[in-house]
Amino acid sequence: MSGLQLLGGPGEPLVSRETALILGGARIGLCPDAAHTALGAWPEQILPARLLGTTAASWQEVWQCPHPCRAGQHDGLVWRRSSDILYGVISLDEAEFAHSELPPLQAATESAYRRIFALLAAEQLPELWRVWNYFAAINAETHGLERYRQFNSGRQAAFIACQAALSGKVPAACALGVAHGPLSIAFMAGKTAATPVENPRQVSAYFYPAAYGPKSPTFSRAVLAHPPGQEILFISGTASILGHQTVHAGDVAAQTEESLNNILAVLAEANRQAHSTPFQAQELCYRAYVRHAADQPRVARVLASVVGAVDICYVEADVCRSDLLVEIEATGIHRT
Ligand code: 3EB
Repeated sequence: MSGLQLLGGPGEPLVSRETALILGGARIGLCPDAAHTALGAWPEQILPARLLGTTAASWQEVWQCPHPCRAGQHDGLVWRRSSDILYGVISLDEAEFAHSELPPLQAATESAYRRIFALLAAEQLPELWRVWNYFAAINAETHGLERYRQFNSGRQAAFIACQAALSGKVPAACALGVAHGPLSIAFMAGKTAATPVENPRQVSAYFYPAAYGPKSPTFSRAVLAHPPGQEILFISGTASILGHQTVHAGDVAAQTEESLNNILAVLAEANRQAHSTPFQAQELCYRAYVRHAADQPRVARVLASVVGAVDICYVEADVCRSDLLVEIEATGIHRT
């Protein structure tokens, strides 16, 4: 009996699958049909961003479970769970927070994370493993603060309010800017705590100095999560950062190499703590976010030379520091 599986690729939506077995997923692309999710379908994070390096208009990713899922919808959240794993998506329109005394993105972010923690408590699956965060204009400054930093303030406030740890046991994550659309947050959670993994080449993001914003980002470099009989490695969005500083500003090939060196370092750390056989770079599923579409071939050349001919999803997106040109994340699943 196989456990949770991550399926994905470019092209047509997976309409013919046994939809009861789909926990949730994501659809990436600028095609018009990605703008809505069919009623009754699984929770699907819509990422309104251009796919790069392919002629396909969209890319679909789904998490498939061995057992039928139970679905729920509450307070703007759409979710499914299968035994001890829950996947959900929340999207919030910042305009709804226009009258908050906080910057609307900060208020929306805090509200979204509070709702996520409330759902996880209610469902008794309190351990947040992995979060995917997307919103518009990530590098724009409003209310005297870059929007990514506003997002960090809202996220941290919700973690504090919900008595979640701010360091150590925090989820893997990514946070990217897309051209338009609401704040969209997808998440996976479970019953058992994930093992956090840090990168010895980088300062932990939750200990970044205040120069990067009044509140630190709340994420781990990776986590190892353990659904029954399996081990999932979630490597967070990884960029060209050494210590806490951006390196190779303006050089996308060098930034890609450095990001991969960081991924390999996180992989080695994860393998020290893994319960299964070692994870190999060549077996992971990758998503690469590229700030300038024209840079995609250069990113692909470097990536292919390190990880081989695996299917990689390239997405046009803005990275959270304006000097970062690329960010790469990866996921792998083993039996234990
Ligand atoms: C970095 O290492 C690059 O704020 O959730 C990567 C992964 C990054 C997650 C987040 C940010 C986040 O700081 C940016």
